[in-house]
Amino acid sequence: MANSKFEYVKQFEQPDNLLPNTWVVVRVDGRGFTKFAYKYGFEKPNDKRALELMNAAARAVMAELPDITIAYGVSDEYSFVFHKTCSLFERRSSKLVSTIASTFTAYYVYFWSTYFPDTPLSPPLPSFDGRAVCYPAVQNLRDYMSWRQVDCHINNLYNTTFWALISLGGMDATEAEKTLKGTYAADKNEILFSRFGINYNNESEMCKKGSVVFRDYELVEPGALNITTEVDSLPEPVEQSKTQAENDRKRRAKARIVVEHLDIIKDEFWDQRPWLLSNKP
Ligand code: DGT
Ligand code: MG
Ligand code: MG
Ligand code: MG
Ligand code: MG
Repeated sequence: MANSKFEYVKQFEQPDNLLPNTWVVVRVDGRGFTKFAYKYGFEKPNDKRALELMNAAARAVMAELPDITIAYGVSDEYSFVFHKTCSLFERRSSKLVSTIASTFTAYYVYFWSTYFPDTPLSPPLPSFDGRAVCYPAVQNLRDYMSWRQVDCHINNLYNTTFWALISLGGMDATEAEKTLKGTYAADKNEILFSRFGINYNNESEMCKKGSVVFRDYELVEPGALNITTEVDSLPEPVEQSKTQAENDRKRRAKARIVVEHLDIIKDEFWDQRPWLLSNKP
């Protein structure tokens, strides 16, 4: 297209490429979901339909974006991890964030009727905000994931006890809040067990641990991977070769995407799936 006198406006666009060679986490979070949950009568403290809908949307996002390595979801949020060698959209933050947030929102709406067949959506429709953060070392990324899962555990234990005091113990919200003020995890476990006969360990794994979404290669290509897990101190290329990246992308696109409710804080999860953090994404 010929230059026009208007074209100078392009100079106002600011670059927003994310730092190279860092793990990019894009987290989306439901806008005003306190109200949204109330409007659609989400069960308290956890609505399985709502959580499974989140998982379905996350799975679809991962299927559309093979560059995503792993995702973790809890409540109305989902974190998507891009491998540090990822070069999608030239790592432009606004492109990555807006694509994830809009794709996630689109699938959330698309799958709504599957999980809530009796309650059609009506405006204001659900939407998700998003942000991107770069983590330079695998340890930072692991700590980020651990942070979200610990948050899930703390909130779920609190909410489970809070709603037990109300729905089974006949308290109002103020009384329940007062009862739980200053209590530790052990106290909440004790309240659940001694007052209501609930063993927190037996609660649903999805509610206690949140949901992890990742590609399960072992079942797709047994023995096909020869992986070295990253050692932070080793020098390595910032970007892979074009063909290598394209082959990896194709392989990822073919893999089975699974949703599990596992401990991602301990080493075991990562040790058993070395491809997640490897140099061969
Ligand atoms: P925001 O994110 O600043 O726009 O505001 P909210 O209202 O989305 O707040 P946020 O994201 O901090 O907290 C999530 C809210 O969603 C929280 O009030 C509980 C609600 N929520 C999420 N999952 C469930 C569920 O399964 N059942 C029920 N009853 N509520 C849920
Ligand atoms: Mg928020
Ligand atoms: Mg929210
Ligand atoms: Mg939230
Ligand atoms: Mg365009």
